[in-house]
Amino acid sequence: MAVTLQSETRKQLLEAFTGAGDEFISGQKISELLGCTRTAVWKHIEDLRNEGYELEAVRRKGYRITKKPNKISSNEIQLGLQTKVMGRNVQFHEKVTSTQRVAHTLAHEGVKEGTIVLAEEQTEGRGRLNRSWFSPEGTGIWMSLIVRPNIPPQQAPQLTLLTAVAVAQGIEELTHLSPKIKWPNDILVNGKKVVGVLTELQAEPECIHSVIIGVGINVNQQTSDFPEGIDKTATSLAIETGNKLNRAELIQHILLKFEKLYFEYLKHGFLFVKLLWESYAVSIGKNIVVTTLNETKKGEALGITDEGVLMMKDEMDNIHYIHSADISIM
Ligand code: BT5
Repeated sequence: MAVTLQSETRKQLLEAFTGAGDEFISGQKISELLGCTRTAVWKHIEDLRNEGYELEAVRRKGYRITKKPNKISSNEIQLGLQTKVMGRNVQFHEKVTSTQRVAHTLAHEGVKEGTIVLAEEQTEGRGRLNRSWFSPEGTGIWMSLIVRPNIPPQQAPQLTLLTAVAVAQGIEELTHLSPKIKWPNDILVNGKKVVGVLTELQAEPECIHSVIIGVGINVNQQTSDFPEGIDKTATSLAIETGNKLNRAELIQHILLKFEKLYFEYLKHGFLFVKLLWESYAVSIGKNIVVTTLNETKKGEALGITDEGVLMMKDEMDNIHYIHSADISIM
């Protein structure tokens, strides 16, 4: 109970500071707002400082926040979040094996649509086909989003493409980089991977219970942070822009983009997502190598079907429909 009260007070205080912008708020006003003594206000301010907030205190004026910590805690996500559903429920962890794993359990327990699981660090972050996803502490966005769309399970891969568009739009809005999407789930900046998307289902043959969309974004890593094996192929937004980014702000932008696209998609279908996706696609019209579990094929990437399946034309002019694979561009 004490913990709930404490975090509610913290939220009120942060909301007041956010609402005030650059203006000072007097200690008197804060104590009225929170219904506590001036000594308790001072204690709350100290707690904020300990969490990494920088506050300026001026006699007879009061306090204002001059710098927020680069944290992705629940409060940081919720303050200023403009969505109705996505990210309205945040489960934040300092360290987990994989946010996907936590989200699967929550989805199974029936949490609200739009719930997100976030972690500062994953010890067993995963990609497709049980490949591992490098998720060091404090520098990236490791997030799993739970949705419950009323669509047939075969259409779920469309959500991977929709998510990639939402993430690309969010990055574009905040950084002025030009992210590109490599089918099906990579976002590249200047040819290197900055984002991976992993879509997993809890479903029966005819019906989806939940879709768990995992998004991994390299945000503030430096080149030397990447381990051997991905150091030549991976990059981060900080490397590409030359600036550190506020991860909570990026998450808010992505959730808003996702929410808009997702509800449009449920109403009107995949076509408009397909057009948007194509505008970011890096492989269309290029010669590619497609690697599936059993074989490797070469050909020209023609585009995606209305269902999100990749079409490739081989040297004999045969068209192949690729549902799941890795591709590389020649
Ligand atoms: C992906 O798989 O790209 C999907 C990654 C999804 C990660 C998120 S983080 C939150 C959520 N929780 C999880 O446990 N997972 C999701 P795939 O296309 O299979 O790519 C995996 C390959 O990308 C690896 O085999 C490496 O070569 C490379 N890789 C690993 N970590 C990377 C990183 N941080 N940045 C760039 N490339 C990486």
